Amino acid sequence: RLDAVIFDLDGVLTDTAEFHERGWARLADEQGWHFDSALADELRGVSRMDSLERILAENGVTADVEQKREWADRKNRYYVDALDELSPADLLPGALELVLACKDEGLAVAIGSSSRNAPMVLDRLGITDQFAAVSDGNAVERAKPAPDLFLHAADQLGVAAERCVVVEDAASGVDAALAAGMVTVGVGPAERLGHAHHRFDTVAEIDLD
Ligand code: B16
Ligand code: MG
Repeated sequence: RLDAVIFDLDGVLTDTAEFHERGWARLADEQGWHFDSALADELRGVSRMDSLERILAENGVTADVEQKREWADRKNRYYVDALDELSPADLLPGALELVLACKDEGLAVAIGSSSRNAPMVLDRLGITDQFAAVSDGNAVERAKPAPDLFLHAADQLGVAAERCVVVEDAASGVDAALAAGMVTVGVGPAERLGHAHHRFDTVAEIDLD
């Protein structure tokens, strides 16, 4: 018997992945770095700094901490500016319905997102009040694939890890949930999420049973 559902945010409830990709692409363009959609896909669920490190490694660029901070801040400004466009209309089809169905079943619901901007995204989507707990990039030190984010969410809900199910679109997110000892539901292609316990192509197709 499961007691709680922890939802990833970007890529599960809304598709801000596109905004992240545009932010990194603009920074890369300004710096003369290579960046493409395949690399953007690998950055799903990966924290801001870890994402920058991967882009730098891909381009053979080294820099000091201060310079890296400036690049990460600049990408974040582009991302936050893009969030101005976000509204409840940007909830993915079936996403809110699934959250409500879980609550109807008596399951506790929480957010487990790597993003430090999660509170703003939830606010723009108009769904902040739906969740009993929000565990995001501000709450823990170690990002996905470490289990910390999801364990922190379970802790806030007062539910044991093995009684939680995590819904994730990122390979690193499924890794994190498995490391936490939780049941995993992947949303997206088998090539990316083949290691999840259950997998659906889209959130709308998730069958609560
Ligand atoms: P920020 P999730 C993740 O959110 C995104 O998928 C990932 O692309 C992003 O780099 C990360 O959040 C950090 O976001 O720069 O806003 O702190 O999928 O875990 O909800
Ligand atoms: Mg995600």
